[in-house]
Amino acid sequence: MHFEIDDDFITEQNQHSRAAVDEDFEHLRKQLRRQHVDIEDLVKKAESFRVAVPSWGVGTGGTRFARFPGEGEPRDVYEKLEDCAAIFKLVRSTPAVSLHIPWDKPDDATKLMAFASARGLSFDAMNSNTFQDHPGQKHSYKFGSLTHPDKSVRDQAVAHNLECIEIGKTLGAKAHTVWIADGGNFPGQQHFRRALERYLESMHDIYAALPDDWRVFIEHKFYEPAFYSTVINDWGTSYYCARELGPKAFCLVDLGHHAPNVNIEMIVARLIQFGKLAGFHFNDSKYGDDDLDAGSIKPFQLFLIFNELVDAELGQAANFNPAYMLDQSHNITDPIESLMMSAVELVRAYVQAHFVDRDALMEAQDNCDPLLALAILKQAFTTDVSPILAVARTRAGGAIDPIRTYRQSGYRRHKAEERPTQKGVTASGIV
Ligand code: RM4
Ligand code: MN
Ligand code: MN
Repeated sequence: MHFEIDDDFITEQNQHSRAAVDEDFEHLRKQLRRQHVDIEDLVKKAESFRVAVPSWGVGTGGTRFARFPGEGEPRDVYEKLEDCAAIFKLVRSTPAVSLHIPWDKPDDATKLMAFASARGLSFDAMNSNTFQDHPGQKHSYKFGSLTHPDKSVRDQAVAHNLECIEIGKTLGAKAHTVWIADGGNFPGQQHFRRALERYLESMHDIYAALPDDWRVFIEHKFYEPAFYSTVINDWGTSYYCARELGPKAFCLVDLGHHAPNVNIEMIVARLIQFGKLAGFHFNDSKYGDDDLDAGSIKPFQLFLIFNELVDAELGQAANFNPAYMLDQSHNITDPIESLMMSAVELVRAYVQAHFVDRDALMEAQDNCDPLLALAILKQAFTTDVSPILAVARTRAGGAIDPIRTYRQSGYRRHKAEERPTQKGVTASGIV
C-alpha cells in the first residue's frame, strides 16, 4: 500500500489554526458587509473554481544548464497521479490532470482511468508532443513537425496527434492542446507564409478527427526553442488559425508565452469578445521564462486577467467556457508545494475579481474617471481574501494550510522510500 495523506490527519492539522481562521473570517464578513457583499457568495465562488494540474508539473524540471532531481520523484504516470491526488486532497480545486503523450502514454487506458477515478481524479485536455524525437519514430522533428517541409514528417506528426485524441477518448478528455516548437533560429531559414499554410493543412486533418463534443486548443509561443521565429507566434496568428479551422478550434493563452510587458489581460478580453478563448496555461514570468509559479512575479496582472474572465462570466459572454490549467516546471522547489501554492493564487485572483464593484466601475468608466476606476480595482486586489480561501478548502475537506499540512505529513519522505532512484529511471518529461 502506497502512502496517502489521510483525511483524519488533515482534520487534525486544521485544528491548529481553526480558531484563528474563524476569527479572521468573521472580521472579513463584517468588512464585506459594509460594502454590501455577502461573504458566503464569495466562499461559493472559491469552492466552484477548478484548475487542472499538468502531469509533467509534478516532476522536477530543469534548465538548459542542469537538472537537480528531487527525492521521491514520480517515475511513471501512476506515481504522477498519486502526487496529483495529494495536491487535490489538500487544496480541493484541482480534480483534473492533463496528460502529455507519449510521456504519459498508458499501457492500458482503462486501467489508468480506474486508478484516477479511485482517487477522485479525472482527465483534462490531452497534449501532444512533436517537439522532441521519440524512440522508434521514423522521421525527426529537428526541423519541425506539423509545418515541416517534408510531407512524410507532417503526416507522422498528424498521426501522433490523432493517437492522442484516441487515448483521450478512453480517458474521458474533451479537448486536445497542440503546441508546436516549429520555427527558425535564423533569418531566411523558414518561409513564413508557406510554413503557416502547412500548419493549417496539418491542423485540418487533426480537426477532422475531433469527436463532436471535443475542442482543439491552439497554443501560441513567441519564442523558444526556436529563437528567431515561431510559426504560431502570437494570439493574432492563433486567432486566424482557429477561425480558419472552425467552431471547435480555440486559442489557448499560456501566460509565459508573451514578451515582457505585453498586456495579456487585453489579449484575453479580445479573445473573449471574438468567442475564441480556449483557456489558460497559468504560470509566471519575469523575462523570457514560462515556468515560474503562477502569481509569483506579477500578481496584479493575474488579478487583471481574472477581472476580464469574471466580467465575461457575469455578462454570460457567448462561447465562453475557459479551460484552466497550470503549466509550470519546478527546478528548485518541491513541485507539489509549488503547484498547491499556484492553485491557491488562482482561486485568490478569481475571488478578488468577484469582489470588484462592477456597477461602480462601469460608472467610473462612463464618467471618464480613471482614478476612481483604478481605485475600485485596487480595493478588490488589496483585500486579503485568505480566510475565504481557507474556509472554502476546509468545507470541501481540504487543508487550512496546504503547505504546512503537506510538510507535516511527511509525504515526500514516504515517497523517497517508496520510489528509490534507480539509475536512468525517471518519469519522462522535460529534462
Ligand atoms: C511548452 C508549452 C506546452 C507544454 C510544453 C511542455 O512551452 O507551454 O504547453 O506542453 O512546454
Ligand atoms: Mn503551455
Ligand atoms: Mn510553455
